[in-house]
Amino acid sequence: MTASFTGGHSDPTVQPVPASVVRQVDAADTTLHNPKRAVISLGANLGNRLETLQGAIDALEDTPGVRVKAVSPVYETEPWGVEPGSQPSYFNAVVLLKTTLPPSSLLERAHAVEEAFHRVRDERWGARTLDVDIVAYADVVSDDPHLTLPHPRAHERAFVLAPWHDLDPEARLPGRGAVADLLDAVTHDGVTTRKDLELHLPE
Ligand code: A4P
Ligand code: MG
Repeated sequence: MTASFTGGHSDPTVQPVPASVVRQVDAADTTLHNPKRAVISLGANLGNRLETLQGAIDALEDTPGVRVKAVSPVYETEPWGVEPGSQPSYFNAVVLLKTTLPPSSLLERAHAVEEAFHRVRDERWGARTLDVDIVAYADVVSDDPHLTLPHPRAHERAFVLAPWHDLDPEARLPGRGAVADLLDAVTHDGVTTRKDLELHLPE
């Protein structure tokens, strides 16, 4: 009896669920299960940097349980933490998400998106096609090295703080204070807005 109730794969009356319905269910998921705000930093200094950043934004939006709510201007930035002149400049941007994924799943997805853009990890702070970092997730504070929240270096990086401030001048970095104040305290050397370039929200 149970088998005839659920149909089963051989039942000719059972039709596959159309893709459009699946998308609606995903959208409903996002709105129904108390979505949290997350701040993501994107960086690229190899390959077609603008295309890669846009591809990463679209891939994040394609994730069930993730909606991209805002996309910052593009910044061109000198590589931080390495010998000057040893790497190409970065394009950096920040995106604001609403997500029903827990932080660990969001990090897994961030790594999958990096891999889709052929990210290679051979040295720390090495040049990369794409870096997807979680800057902040709701008010979560954690010193777990696998996922430190907020991102342990976000508060000292103009290439994270400036685009985040553009999107949300009132933003606060959990445990660190107002993004506007943090931005005032850091050097802006080598961090320039590329007003001629634009990233956009996914269609
Ligand atoms: N991890 C811990 N917390 C987080 C978090 N909040 N978000 C772990 C993302 N990952 C987090 O990262 C190493 C490990 O950090 C991951 O396995 C994850 O579990 P990675 O992406 O593999 O390597 P990485 O990015 O080289 O190391 P790291 O220390 O995360 O580097 P940063 O601090 O992200 O710096 N200069 C400019 N101008 N623009 C940049 O975007 N980025 C970097 C990378 C250096 N210089 C830069 C830029
Ligand atoms: Mg990273």
